[in-house]
Amino acid sequence: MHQTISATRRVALTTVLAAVALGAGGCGTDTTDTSASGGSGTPSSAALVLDDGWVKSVDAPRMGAPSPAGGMSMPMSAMFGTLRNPTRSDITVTGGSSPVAGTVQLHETVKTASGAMQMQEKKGGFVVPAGGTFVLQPGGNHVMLMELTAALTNGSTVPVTLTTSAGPVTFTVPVRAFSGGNETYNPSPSSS
Ligand SMILES: [Cu+2]
Repeated sequence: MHQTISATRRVALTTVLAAVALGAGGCGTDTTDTSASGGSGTPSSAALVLDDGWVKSVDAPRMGAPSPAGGMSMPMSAMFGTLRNPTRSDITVTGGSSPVAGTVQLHETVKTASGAMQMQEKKGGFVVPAGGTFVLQPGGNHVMLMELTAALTNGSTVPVTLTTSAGPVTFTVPVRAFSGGNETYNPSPSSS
């Protein structure tokens, strides 16, 4: 009699334990990740956005370096990143300016007949399609910062303003060290 009761209890207990174990391990996989942290901090008013923008750093020592006769020794840098147009109209970038550069130009990189990579002004500017992007990268299109007035230190930021068909847009762009993107630049024959 006593034995029967305790045996029944034991069975009941193991059943409960089994149920708990099942419940814990059973359907615990729906940990829905709702980390949809909103926007990338872009002001909604911006006609043009620069994603992952950066400017190539230029060391101070190079700035005062003596220029080889006739050579292009003016310190230069460039801005890269992805221009994004969230509007419903195409936006054309026609030029730019920056307090750290005497001249800002829109450049493309082309391959010369001899196979060398050379950069030149992009005729017609950069067209960022409505709802689309336009990539600026070393060896491709870029915003050239010429006649630098200051060293561009890795880790600092520089303001760059682009003149566009939707009005001027100013970006604060981080400066980053980068060893590539040293294509030669040939001023057009028309420039004295
Ligand atoms: Cu360039």
